[in-house]
Amino acid sequence: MRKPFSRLRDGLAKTRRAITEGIRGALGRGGGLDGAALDSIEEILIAADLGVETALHLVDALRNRFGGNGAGSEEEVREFLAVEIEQTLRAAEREGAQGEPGAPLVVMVAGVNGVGKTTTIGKLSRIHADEGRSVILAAADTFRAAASEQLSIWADRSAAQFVGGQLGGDAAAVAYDALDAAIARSAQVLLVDTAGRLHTQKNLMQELVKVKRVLGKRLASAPHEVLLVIDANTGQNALLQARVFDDALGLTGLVLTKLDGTARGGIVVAIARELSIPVRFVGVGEAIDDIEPFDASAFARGLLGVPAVSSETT
Ligand SMILES: Nc1nc2c(ncn2[C@@H]2O[C@H](COP(=O)(O)OP(=O)(O)O)[C@@H](O)[C@H]2O)c(=O)[nH]1
Ligand SMILES: [Mg+2]
Repeated sequence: MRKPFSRLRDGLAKTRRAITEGIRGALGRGGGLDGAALDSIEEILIAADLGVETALHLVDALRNRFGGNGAGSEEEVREFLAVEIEQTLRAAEREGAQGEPGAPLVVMVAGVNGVGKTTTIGKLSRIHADEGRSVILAAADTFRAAASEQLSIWADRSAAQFVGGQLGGDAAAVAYDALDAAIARSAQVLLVDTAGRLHTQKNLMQELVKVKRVLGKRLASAPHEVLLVIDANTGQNALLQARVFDDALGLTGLVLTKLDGTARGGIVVAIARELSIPVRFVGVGEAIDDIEPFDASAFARGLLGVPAVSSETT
């Protein structure tokens, strides 16, 4: 059995190593947490993609807490930063959507090409199935030939039903038909996969807006969630992606994929701070169970390599 959050901790390994080794180096020059050490910590945080604004804020907070005169051990600095980062992440948190009683929960998934939308839908489908819900996957990515087939494979793996359309066909029509089917079959969850050409291409955004609107025509409260999938390796461009998609679609949450294999997992903190959009899940590999619900405390502590606090029962 997998331990809760151990996958997250594994996924953060590279980012954690970069940050903790950097802090050790900064403090190991003999001056403790002096001005030079603070400068170097700022650089380390920026390199881990927490963003310039966040890095400046954190270093100011460190200076205020420890006085900038050399005080502050490595453990104290790590613990302090973990608590600060957790607060930043918590400030962006929001309740997940519940959907409407007696109707399917409709989740639309967007993002640029290759970030992991289809894979994430497969993983989410499995989570819902494991919790006993009936799921339908909608292949509203009609742009790429392989997209529909790829999603139908994930449907098989996660014991979900599948609704697809014609290659090059109307994505919104697929979404509408899928929601119609979900209502007719009393499915509990509908996950809608979408295309991901460049977000700067206006017609993609128009297509996505139409998908969203058409879902609302079939079920007024739908979609209940609009998730943007972001590749953790994207760097600061992820902020731009999030802004563009949020402006067009009104995002309810983010999924950060490929956290395994990146040393730049700090992008989550930058997005939470600058956009106030909550992270819902993180992807930590290519397999069906390589996903974790996002936990601000576990993430912040995993990032700084401080022991996790045992989670309260909620
Ligand atoms: N290492 C890793 N690979 C991932 C993760 N999520 C997706 N991928 C891979 O990223 C590639 C693109 O994924 P796909 O779901 O097709 O992206 P889409 O174009 O957004 O639908 C595939 O090779 C996936 O296996 C993740 O969390 N970790
Ligand atoms: Mg896809």
